[in-house]
Amino acid sequence: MRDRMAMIILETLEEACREQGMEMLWEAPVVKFADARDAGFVRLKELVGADHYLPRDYLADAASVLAYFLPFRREIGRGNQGGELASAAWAEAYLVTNRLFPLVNGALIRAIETLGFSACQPTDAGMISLEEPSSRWSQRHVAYLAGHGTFGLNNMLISDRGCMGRYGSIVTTLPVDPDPIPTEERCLYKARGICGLCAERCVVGALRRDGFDRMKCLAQCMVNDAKYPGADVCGKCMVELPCSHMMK
Ligand code: B12
Repeated sequence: MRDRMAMIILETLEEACREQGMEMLWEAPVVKFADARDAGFVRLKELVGADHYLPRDYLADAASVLAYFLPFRREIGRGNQGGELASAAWAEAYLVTNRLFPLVNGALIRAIETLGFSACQPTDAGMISLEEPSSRWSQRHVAYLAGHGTFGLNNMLISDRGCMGRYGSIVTTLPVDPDPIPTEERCLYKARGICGLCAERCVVGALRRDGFDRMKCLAQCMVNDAKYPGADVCGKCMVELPCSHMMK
């Protein structure tokens, strides 16, 4: 099931790139499942925000949440290393991936409906506001509950393929055994107190070993947004690091 869904994601991305004359920006996707009734989803109301959605808010008889990771090609990260501002390719990868999420989710939903079950794309999952840089459907925390990986010092979820990429998800009535949540820390700083490169790479000191200032980070992302309209990105804290690319 996971491989089949991963193939559908890859084929959808390849077809979109062919049709739009774009090059593929992603490595092979990773698909994992969470149990939609996992108490962890209720806990997200504490960890993320009191109005964080539960899977059943989207689908009354939700049984599982399919969470997927789209790893970016290494050269996109290499090109974004160094310098104050994000690279044009990094901003483009963000914009293109966000534009293709509905296409990918649509293909997954149709495939699940063909199997006789239903599925939907979580709505109202974007950034709440510039004053409240959080969400009501945190793709990382949902992916964490689906067993994708562990959080780095850089707040990124480190998947089997590393953290350099983007997460998406759909809620389904598909009865699938959930993937186990990894217990071994994948962040070298959290595991062994070494590395911490992400904090050194942060160009505005928003990310430090002793904490994260999300408003300072947001401000730098908006500096890039001014240069690349619609791309509130930076990414210096997730490229060309030991956690950027992994092969678990
Ligand atoms: C709001 C937002 C922002 C804000 C706030 C970032 C933040 N860390 O919350 C700003 C504008 C600053 C931002 C910046 C960036 N973002 Co942003 N952002 C989002 C958005 C829309 C919502 C995030 C959210 O809900 N945060 C809620 C708070 C609570 O999260 P948090 O504080 O990090 O959570 C911590 C605690 O929960 C803590 N924790 C404490 N106790 C416990 C206990 C348990 C059990 C657990 C699980 C966790 C936990 O661990 C978490 C990590 O430290 C998501 C998309 C989505 N809908 O999910 C993308 C998202 C998080 N962003 C992403 C990215 C890539 C970035 C940037 C690199 C910019 C870029 N694209 O170039 C930077 C990196 C900033 C950073 N180092 O944190 C990706 C992350 C992918 C990944 N590999 O993990 C996401 C998931 C988008 C996507 N669809 O892939 N972003």
